[in-house]
Amino acid sequence: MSITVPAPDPALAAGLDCPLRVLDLDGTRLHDPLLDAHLGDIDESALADLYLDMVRVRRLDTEAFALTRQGHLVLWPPLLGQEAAQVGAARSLEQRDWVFGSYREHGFALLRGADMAEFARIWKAYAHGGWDPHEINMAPSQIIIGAQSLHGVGYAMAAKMDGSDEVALTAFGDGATSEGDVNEALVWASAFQAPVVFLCQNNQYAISEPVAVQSGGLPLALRPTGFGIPSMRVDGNDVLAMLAAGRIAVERARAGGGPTFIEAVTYRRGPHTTTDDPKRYRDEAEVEAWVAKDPIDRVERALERMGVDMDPVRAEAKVRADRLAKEFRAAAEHAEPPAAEEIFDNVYAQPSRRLERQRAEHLAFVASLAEESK
Ligand SMILES: Cc1ncc(C[n+]2csc(CCOP(=O)(O)OP(=O)(O)O)c2C)c(N)n1
Ligand SMILES: [Mg+2]
Repeated sequence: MSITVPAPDPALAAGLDCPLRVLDLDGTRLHDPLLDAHLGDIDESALADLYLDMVRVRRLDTEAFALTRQGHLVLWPPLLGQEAAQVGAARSLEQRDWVFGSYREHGFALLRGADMAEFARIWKAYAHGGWDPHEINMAPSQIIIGAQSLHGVGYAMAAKMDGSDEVALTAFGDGATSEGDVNEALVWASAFQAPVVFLCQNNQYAISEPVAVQSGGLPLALRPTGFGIPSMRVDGNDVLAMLAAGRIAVERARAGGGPTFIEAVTYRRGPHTTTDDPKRYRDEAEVEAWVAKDPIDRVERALERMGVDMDPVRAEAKVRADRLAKEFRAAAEHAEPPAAEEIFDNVYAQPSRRLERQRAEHLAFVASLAEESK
């Protein structure tokens, strides 16, 4: 038997030399033949909507960070700097599509419509999953690095078998690409041409580990090409480039064209979580260089260049962000802890005898404590 080895497809990876970008740092609209074809409908008002989304996402993030410092939440993994990567990709999906993300996907959660009270309970350690995944078509936050890529591919394979045209997007970090799970997910997605979008937010660090250590200095967007998966390396701080790349990937998946990998080149400006001190492993100058590439400022400049009067847009953004922050703060401050025995409720769909026994033992133990303190 002879095996035909296909010639390498030059279209398999785009943006390897320089990440794809359509909004320059000063807001100038650049032209990219690949991305432009998917941005025909983006006028001033559509761009302003993306701006409003990003401002709300940032406000949720900064409010939650402050709430953690004030003792109302117990932990927060900030996304400061990654707003465009999440908003652009989230807005390329339909609501019937599914998202499988990590613990840093607050932008996706907000835009998919997660209940903010439930969301606050997660980060107060009062709830395991928080929102109802089936209400917003987004799986609970995943802490096991990369595991959600397998869940996303599994969902996509099932959707294909069911003859549905739903697409699954799985979001993970640069560090996750070193995990077996992500590599296995790439194999399965390629072998079964699953309708899945792999979104790698390369925020330059896996906790304190810089990406170059894990990538050998090569673009992460090269990796999926070894699995036969087309790939795009995109400026992750350019919301329009992210929207266009997302649309390309989603349309390909929906039309039966299989998986696509997007590397969003971005930067985590905050600490890994509120328990991390990034000053121990990186220079302030590096952070400052990325502040100059701020995804929200860039869109403000673009709108100004288009002749939009930004005063009312900024005012509207403030109203919406304030409303969200107030709602989230109230939820975080007033969340009530669950009864301790609720921990047994959601382990399995059906209760088991062993779990029932553990619950009874636990309740007896709690009752004995009350007895002792009398
Ligand atoms: C399987 C597994 N290994 C290790 C960890 C500990 N851990 C938590 S976050 C993290 C770094 C992840 O980095 P990256 O994938 O780049 O995502 P980011 O946090 O930057 O968004 C690690 C190693 C974990 N949660 N799961
Ligand atoms: Mg990372």
